[in-house]
Amino acid sequence: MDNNKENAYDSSSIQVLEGLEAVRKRPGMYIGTTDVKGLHHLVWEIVDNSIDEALAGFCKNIEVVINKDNSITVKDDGRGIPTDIHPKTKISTVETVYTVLHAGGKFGGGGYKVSGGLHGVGASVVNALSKWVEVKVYKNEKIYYVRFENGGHTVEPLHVIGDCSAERTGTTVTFKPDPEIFDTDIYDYNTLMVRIRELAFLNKGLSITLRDDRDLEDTTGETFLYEGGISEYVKFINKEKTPVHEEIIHLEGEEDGVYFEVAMQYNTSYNDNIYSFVNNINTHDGGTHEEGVRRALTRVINSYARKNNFLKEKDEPLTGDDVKEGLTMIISCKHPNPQFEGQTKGRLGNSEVRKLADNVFSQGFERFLLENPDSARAIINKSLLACRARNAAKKAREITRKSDLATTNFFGKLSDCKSKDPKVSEIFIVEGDSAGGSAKKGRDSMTQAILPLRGKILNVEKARLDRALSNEEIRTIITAFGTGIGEEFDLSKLRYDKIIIMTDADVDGSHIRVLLLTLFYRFFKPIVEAGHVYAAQPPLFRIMHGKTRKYVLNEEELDDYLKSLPENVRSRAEIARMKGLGEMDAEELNETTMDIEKRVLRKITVNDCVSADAIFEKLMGDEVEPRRRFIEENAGYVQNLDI
Ligand code: 1YM
Repeated sequence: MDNNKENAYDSSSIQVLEGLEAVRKRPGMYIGTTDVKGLHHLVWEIVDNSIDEALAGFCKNIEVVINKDNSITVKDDGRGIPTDIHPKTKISTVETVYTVLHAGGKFGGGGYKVSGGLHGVGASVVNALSKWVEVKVYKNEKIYYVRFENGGHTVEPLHVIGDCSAERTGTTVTFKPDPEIFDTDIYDYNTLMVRIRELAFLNKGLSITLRDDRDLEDTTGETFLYEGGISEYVKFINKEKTPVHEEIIHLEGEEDGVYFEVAMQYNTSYNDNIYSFVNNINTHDGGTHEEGVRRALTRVINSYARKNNFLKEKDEPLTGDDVKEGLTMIISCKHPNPQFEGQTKGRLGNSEVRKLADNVFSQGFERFLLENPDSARAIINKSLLACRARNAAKKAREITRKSDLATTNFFGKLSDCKSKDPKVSEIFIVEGDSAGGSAKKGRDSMTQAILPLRGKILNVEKARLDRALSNEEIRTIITAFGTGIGEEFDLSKLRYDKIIIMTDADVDGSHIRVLLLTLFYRFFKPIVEAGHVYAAQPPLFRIMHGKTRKYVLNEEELDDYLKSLPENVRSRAEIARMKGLGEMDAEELNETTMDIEKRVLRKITVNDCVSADAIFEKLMGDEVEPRRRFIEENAGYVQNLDI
């Protein structure tokens, strides 16, 4: 009898280790990547378990600590992972959760859970990819402890290490990612902070603290706790903006265990910030919850506008685009059985949610408009202006289409590449005519097109599409891209794989670069999202010795290079600071900045739309001083511009 038990234990423990070994062999299958993103992913797997416990109503406080050795501690005050012996594995449930792949889901117990992750499933993946893991469970007036090493081998099975009070319950997990698995082992405070703040906004009343013990001055950490939940998220996003109406509209409802809520406020800008979530996961491709709200928003605004004579009988209805101008909105749905669809699983598919979202939103919003006639008027007028601008832009586009090729000397400006294959083609947008001239001579004319900018481009943060279209430089860019703009934008028509901004490394250059990025971010966001936009990095120094010419990007590289030279060579090297692109001849420009083999490009990504938007606000808003300071501080490269 005993013997059999032992055999069963042995064979199941072998299976367990085989399971974890599979995770180590193909970590990408479980956490996506093993770069810095994957490293941070481990934290979310553990935090998700605490959040699940909070959603189940048992946990109020979560604490995340980056320890001195870049290990991570996550602590919660939930019920504590069960410590009893699991009937199937014959080991403690907590050890099972941490060593059996997919255990969390199976052992989750009766009833459904509204779960963001896979409820406990991630714990074993984190264990598999860690150098060591320690779990402490506070439960039944006892402190239990278990330790794993080298990818999930139990080195200390669960045992009691002390007593605690009856009130004290919870789980504390510390793990150290395995440096053999990950490209980097250094945690980024800001990355953790941004997501933790978001989780706190999305789960009202839940307190999450983040502390960095690598930083000697950080003794208390930052605590994120929002009693107002997503209303406070909207307020946060609109912080630097001018609201169109005072109150933040917050609506919620529940049906058959599906919980839905939305918070919104219009501001005077021309762009929208609409973010939707399901079980705390960002649904960047929308889905039924978003569709329900958008449909209801358009319908309710149109019906209010008609009833109250903002729209006359002959007027066309406002479109979805009109009613979302200047709208900041957070949509959050908690669903026991979400169906995520699409290639990146970023879309909610459950059809019943469309109706719930529509009902909750239309009833609540209609009531808001009736009870707040001043706010209602301001909102309707904002949409009406957007509608007029859209119609003006349509006319402007038609004129642009007819005239551009012939009258504005478009082909005189663009030196196009010979290839018509977008996959190999790239376009350099260059500051000024003289740099444009060198670039034209230094390019590979087969694949590289050059577009020199002569005038300043318009600051589109402060302009609607119709005004943007009146700017000649912007029209030229649109024509060159081939995608169209606004309602008719079509990414598949993009004529170049890479759009490379090539500006000087000075304040003027930074300014032009930011104006261009603003243009792309506002009107060509899918191009940025698809990773087509780059910043060229012209060198800052040229070092010559003997027949050797060496270019370096910054002072740090200059120091390193000089140190690498023998003393007698170093003393004779006559170092030149490169003043600007225009100063380089064609050959130099090609060698340092354009040649596909030698150049260094920086990819521009839309990493964190919320903070990117805040940066643009700072850069492009009405206040001059913060903008000037930011541009000067970042005059080097777009490095710190997290877009
Ligand atoms: C710092 C990480 O894992 N907290 C946590 C996890 C669980 C529970 C409580 C829990 C769940 C249940 C019952 C239940 C988990 N339990 C399991 C499993 N924090 C952290 N806090 N009692 C406690 O789901 O019924 C998986 S996760 F499977 F064992 F129940």
